[in-house]
Amino acid sequence: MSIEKTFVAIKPDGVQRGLVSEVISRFERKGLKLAGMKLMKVPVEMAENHYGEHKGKPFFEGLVKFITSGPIVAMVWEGKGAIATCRQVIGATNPANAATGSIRGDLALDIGRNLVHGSDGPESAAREIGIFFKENEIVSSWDRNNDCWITE
Ligand code: IDP
Ligand code: MG
Repeated sequence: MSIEKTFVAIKPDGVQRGLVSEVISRFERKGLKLAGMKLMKVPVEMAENHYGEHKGKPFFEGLVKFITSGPIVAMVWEGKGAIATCRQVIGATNPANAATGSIRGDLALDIGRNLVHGSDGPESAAREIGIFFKENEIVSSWDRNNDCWITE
């Protein structure tokens, strides 16, 4: 499995509920490496672009309104198989179906307030990182002194 980067965002509900540190710690403790992070308000056009695949669906307008309603924490996480691993740490889209132990399974109730976004594949990861981060805002593969205790 190769080293990947993935885009993760703590949505406005996570920031409003004071769950920023709780969410970040779950990715840190898993062994993933932080490669980018910023608090930001998402402009409407950026939200529509980010969620472009859902345009035309009944929840699209509400989703854009929600994601632009307050600050988010945009992040890039790096690691072996990071894309699928972050999706596992986050849990199923509907918190009602999300496994206990996942962020959505432990901390959320409603599909429209599911706390965290994570890219669903290599193409979307590259696309979404490009939407939210400039190249010079990403710190790739920095040396971490416990790397040898996390990957062989
Ligand atoms: P994902 O976030 O797990 O990748 P997607 O299917 O890509 O899930 O949907 C994007 C986001 O749109 C979800 O995280 C959720 O916030 C919202 N969403 C998806 N389906 C519904 C729905 O049926 N009602 C309300 N919101 C939804
Ligand atoms: Mg998705």
